Amino acid sequence: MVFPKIQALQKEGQKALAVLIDPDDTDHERCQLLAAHACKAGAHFFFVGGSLIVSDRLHHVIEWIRNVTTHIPIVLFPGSNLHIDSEADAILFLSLISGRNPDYLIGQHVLAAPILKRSGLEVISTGYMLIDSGAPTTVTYISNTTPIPQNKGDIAACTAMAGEMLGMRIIYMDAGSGASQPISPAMIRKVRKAISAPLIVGGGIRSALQAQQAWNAGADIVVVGNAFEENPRLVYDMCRAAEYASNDSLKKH
Ligand code: 1GP
Repeated sequence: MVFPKIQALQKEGQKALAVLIDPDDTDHERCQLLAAHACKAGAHFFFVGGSLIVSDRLHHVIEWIRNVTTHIPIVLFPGSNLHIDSEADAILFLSLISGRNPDYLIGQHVLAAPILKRSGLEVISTGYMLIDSGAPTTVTYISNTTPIPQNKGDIAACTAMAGEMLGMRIIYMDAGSGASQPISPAMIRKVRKAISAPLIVGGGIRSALQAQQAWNAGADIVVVGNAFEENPRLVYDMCRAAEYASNDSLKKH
């Protein structure tokens, strides 16, 4: 089960890395190469998905990863109710709580519910918050929502609190794939203080230093996609940074 693993990591102060693979931005060879490096480096999760999937590779990507490793959980990170595949281990059932578009708050979920029920997938209810990164991203366009401004930490904190109070088990703060700036450590810190649920942070993280800053500010899981597409070997630096951040977090406890 994936959620108990996330909870256990959080409890132990172990910082985790999720490698995001967008089916549209990979192929068989590149996917297996990244999966092999991620496995060797000690990455904790694969997230598979994207706001818009044009190709028919969702299922293939899961198979390609499974051919390389069966140890690292594969978690769907869906952009819509069409992005469901029962071969994954779990799905982040994202409700876009930073936005006010009912379709992404509950509409897609109603359509997905019976399919998920039949699939046997582990469903992890997740409060998904988009944070403004300065430029429009695919996800803000597709979801037709306004992201939370970077300097409005209180809005982010209250939104995360509300999500947790509504029973969401994870909060995911995302600057959007390929964001020019990652979410600031100050904003991550604000949200971290406001909730006790596991916190995922992603979007625009391109270096081990940026990942470490996010972990040190309170992220439990850092998600990286684009940077690994460009340089799969970066996963080794990021995994080392996760270990450093875990050690820092253990010292603080
Ligand atoms: C996007 O959080 C993810 O939803 C990862 O973003 O591709 O910019 O790393 P990047």
